[in-house]
Amino acid sequence: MFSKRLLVLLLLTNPTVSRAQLPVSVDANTNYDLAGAAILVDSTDHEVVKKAAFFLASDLQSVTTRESNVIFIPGKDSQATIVIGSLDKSALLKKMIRQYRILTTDLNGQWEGYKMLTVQDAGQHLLFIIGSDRRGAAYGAMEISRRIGVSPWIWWADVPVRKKMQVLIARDSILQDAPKVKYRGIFINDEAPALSSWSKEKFGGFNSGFYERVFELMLRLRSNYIWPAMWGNAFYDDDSLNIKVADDYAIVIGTSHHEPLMRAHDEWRRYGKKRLWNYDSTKAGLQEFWTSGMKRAWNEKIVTVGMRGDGDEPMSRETATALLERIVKDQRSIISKTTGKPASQTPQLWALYKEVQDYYRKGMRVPDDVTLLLCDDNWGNLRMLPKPGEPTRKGGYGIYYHFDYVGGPRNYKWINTNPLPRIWEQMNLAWQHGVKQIWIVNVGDIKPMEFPISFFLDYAWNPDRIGADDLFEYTRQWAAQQFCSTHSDAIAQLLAAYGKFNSRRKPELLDQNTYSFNYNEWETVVADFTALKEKAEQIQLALAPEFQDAYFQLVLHPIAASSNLYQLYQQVALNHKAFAEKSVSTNYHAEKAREFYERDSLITLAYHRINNGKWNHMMSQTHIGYTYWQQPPVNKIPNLKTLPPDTDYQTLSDTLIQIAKAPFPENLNYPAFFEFNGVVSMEATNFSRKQETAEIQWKKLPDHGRTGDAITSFPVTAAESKLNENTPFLEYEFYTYSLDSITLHAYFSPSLNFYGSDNGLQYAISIDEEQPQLISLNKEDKTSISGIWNKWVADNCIVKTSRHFLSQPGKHRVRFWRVSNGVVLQNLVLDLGGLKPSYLGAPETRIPSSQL
Ligand code: REL
Repeated sequence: MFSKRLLVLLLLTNPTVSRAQLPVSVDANTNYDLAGAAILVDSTDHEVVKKAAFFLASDLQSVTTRESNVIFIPGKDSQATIVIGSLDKSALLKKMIRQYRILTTDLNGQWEGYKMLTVQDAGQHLLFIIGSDRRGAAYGAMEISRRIGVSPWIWWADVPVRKKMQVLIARDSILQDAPKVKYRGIFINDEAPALSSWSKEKFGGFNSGFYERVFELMLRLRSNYIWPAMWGNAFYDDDSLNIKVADDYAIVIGTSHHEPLMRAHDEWRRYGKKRLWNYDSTKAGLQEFWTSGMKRAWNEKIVTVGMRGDGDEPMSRETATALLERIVKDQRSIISKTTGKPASQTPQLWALYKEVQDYYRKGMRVPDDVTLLLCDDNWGNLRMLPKPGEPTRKGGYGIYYHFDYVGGPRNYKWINTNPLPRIWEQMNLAWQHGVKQIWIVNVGDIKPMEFPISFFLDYAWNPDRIGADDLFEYTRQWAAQQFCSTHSDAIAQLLAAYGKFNSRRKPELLDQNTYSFNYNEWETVVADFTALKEKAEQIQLALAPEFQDAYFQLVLHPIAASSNLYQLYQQVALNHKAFAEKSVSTNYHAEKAREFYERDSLITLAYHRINNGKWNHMMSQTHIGYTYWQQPPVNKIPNLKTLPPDTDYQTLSDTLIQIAKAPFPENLNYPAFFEFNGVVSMEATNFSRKQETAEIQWKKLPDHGRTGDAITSFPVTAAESKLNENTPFLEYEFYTYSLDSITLHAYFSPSLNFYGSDNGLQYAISIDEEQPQLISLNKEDKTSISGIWNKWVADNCIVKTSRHFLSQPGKHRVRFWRVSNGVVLQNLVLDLGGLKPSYLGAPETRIPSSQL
C-alpha cells in the first residue's frame, strides 16, 4: 500500500522514548528529503558499518520506493547523501570531518556513541552519522531506519514497512547518543523443540545463515552481546563461519554461565573422551580443552570463568571455595597465555548462578577486573545486589535475567509471561545499585518474546529514559512501530493485559485447581481473557492485510492461545465439580474441555501456517499436561470425569455453577473500605493517606501486580527506616461490623532478599493504635533458593499474614510502614472470619462516598 504521507524526521538532541512528541513540520525550506539518498561509506571501514549502510539503503528504498545506493566514493548523483563512518577506521569520514570542520572531540573514547548532524554544501544535503567506534556508527544508521518506520522486527516478526512519498529531515538536525549499559545481551536457550526444529528446517541448523539473521536483529535492537544456542549446539564448532559472521556484525560472543573459556558444554560431550567434568580428576584434560577454546576465539568476547558441575548441575557438596578459586586462577593463566596479554585485559565474567552465589556469600572472590554477573532466580526476581556504599569493582556488576526457563518449580518456555512493569521494577533496582556492565536475558527461542526483548534492550540502552510511568507509552509506541498509530493505544492495552494475566501463573503451572469458584474467580479470569480475545479479534478485522501476519504473531496468538487454555482448565474444573456433585452437566463439561484442548492444537497450527509456514515449529513447545517440573514429551489432555448414563443425577448443581455475578460495588474511586461477608479487601494504591519524608517517597507502579497497580518506596537505594513517628507509611481507612481477632493478609511481588541480610526485606504493619509489627518479607530466602521459594514464584506473589485485634466495630485504619527497599505491595486483605480460599485474593470492598 502506497500512502502519500510524508514522514518528517526531525532529530533532537535528547531523544526519549516519547518519539510521539517530535515536532512535525513540512516546511520545505527547513527540511529536505532523504528519499533516494546515496549512502556513502568508506570501503575499508569496519564490516559492520558497511552492513549497516546496506541495511539503511534497503530500508530507505523499501519505505520510499526510490532507489538508494551504497557508494564508496563521494558523488553528486543524488541531492541527499548519508555519510556513515567510524572514527577509528574511516579515512573518508575523517577527511570530510576536516573539510566541513565538524567537531567530534566529544566522541573520543566513547563506547558505541554516535553523532548525527546535517551539512549543506552547494545544493547538496549531507547527513553525517559518525560513530565513536564500529557499533556506534551502525547503531546510528539503524536509528535512522527505526525513525523512518522500519521495525527491528521486520524479518523476525514480518512487520511491514509503511511506504512514504518523502522522508524529510530538518536541515539543522543534530542528535547524539550512547548507551548506558555496556553489554546488552540475549541468551538463546532451551531451544528444543521449537527453535531447533525451525532452524533446522529453514537453515539446516544453528549455522552462520541462522546467526546472520539473529545478528541483524541484534544490530537493529542495539544489542551487542550473545550467549549462543547450546542445547546440543556449539557456536564455534558447528560452523566455522559463525565466528566470522559474529565479527562482521560486531557481536560480542560469550558462553553461558556454566561454560568456561569459550567452549560450549556440548563440546565436552563431543571431544572430552568420556572423561569426568571434574577439576580434581581431569585437570590436565580440562586445561587443554579450555586452552583450545581460548585459542580459537580470536573475536571480541567476554570469557566466562569459574566452573559448575557437568550439565549445569552444582559441583559436589564438598566443593571447596579454595578449589574454585584455584580453578579461576588457572583459567586466568590460560587466558593470559593464549592472548599474550595480562588476563585483566580480556573481559571476563563470573556468574553467581544458583549455588555459586552461596560460594560468594561465604567469601569466595575473583580478581577485581572480572565482572560479577549477578543472577535472578530464573523467574525474574533479582537474588543479589551490591549494597549501597560498597566499594566499586573494576569489572563492575552485571545481571543475568530470564524470560524463559527450564527447571523448577516448572519449565516456562511456551509463551510470553513477562509483563514490563515487573521487568522495569527489578532492572531499575539493578540500575540504581550501579549494575551496568552487562545485562543479559535468557530469551528462549527469541519468538514469542519479541516485545519484552525490545523493552529489555531499550531499557538497557538508557534506563534513565524510561520511568515506571512511561511503560504504557513505551508499549503504545512499540505497538505503533509494529502496526500503526491508529490502533496503537488499543494494541498496547492488549499487550499489557495479556502479559499481566499470563504472569499471574505461568501457563505450564495452570490447572483446574489454580483458581477458585469463590468470588467468581474462575468466571472472572476467563471472562477477562475472553473479552481481551474479542477485542484482539476486532482489531484484527480493522487492520490492513499487510499487518495480519505480524499481528497474529505478536498480539493475537498469545491472547487467543492463553484465553483458550483458561477456558480449557475452567471446563476441567467445572467437570470435576459437577462430577463430585453427580451433576448432569459432568459430561457436558468434559466435552467442552475436549473441544478447547483440540482448539489449542489448531491455534498452534495456525501459527505454523502464517506467511507460508515461515514460522513452522516455532510454537511446538508442550504446555499442557505437566506433572512435575520437566515437560511431558507431548501435550496431554487433563484428566476428565464422565458419568455413566444411568447415574442418579443431581440437577441442583447446575444452578450452583451459575454463581451470582460480582456482588461488590464496581469502579468506585473512594478510598474507604468496608467489611463485606467477613472480609475487607483493598488494592494497595487506594490508600487514604500517606506519610513521606524529604528522602523517601511512595511511588505507584502502574499495572504492576496480579490484579491492579502496586506501590513501593523510592529511591530504591535508601537506608533502612527506623520505626518512629516520622517513618513513611501508607494508611487505609476501613469500617467493620465486627470486633474480633483478625488476620491481615498482605500480598507482595515476590522480591527476594537481595542484600542477603539476616532479616530479609522488611515492612511493618499496624491497626489503629497498636505498636507496628515488624515483618520480614523473605528472610526464609537467606542465601539460596529453595522450599517456600517454589510457592512464591509459582504464585508470582508472597503473601504474609499478621494477627491483630479490633476492640470495637466501626472505623479503623491500617498502616503499612516502610522499612526496606524493594518491598512492592499489591493488596491488603483483612479476614474478619469470612475469607474464602482463592488465588488472587478477595476482590476489593470499597464504599461509595454517598454512603460515607
Ligand atoms: O536457564 C539457565 O540459566 C540454565 O538452566 C541454562 O543455562 C542451562 O544451563 C541449560 O540451558 C543447559 O545446560
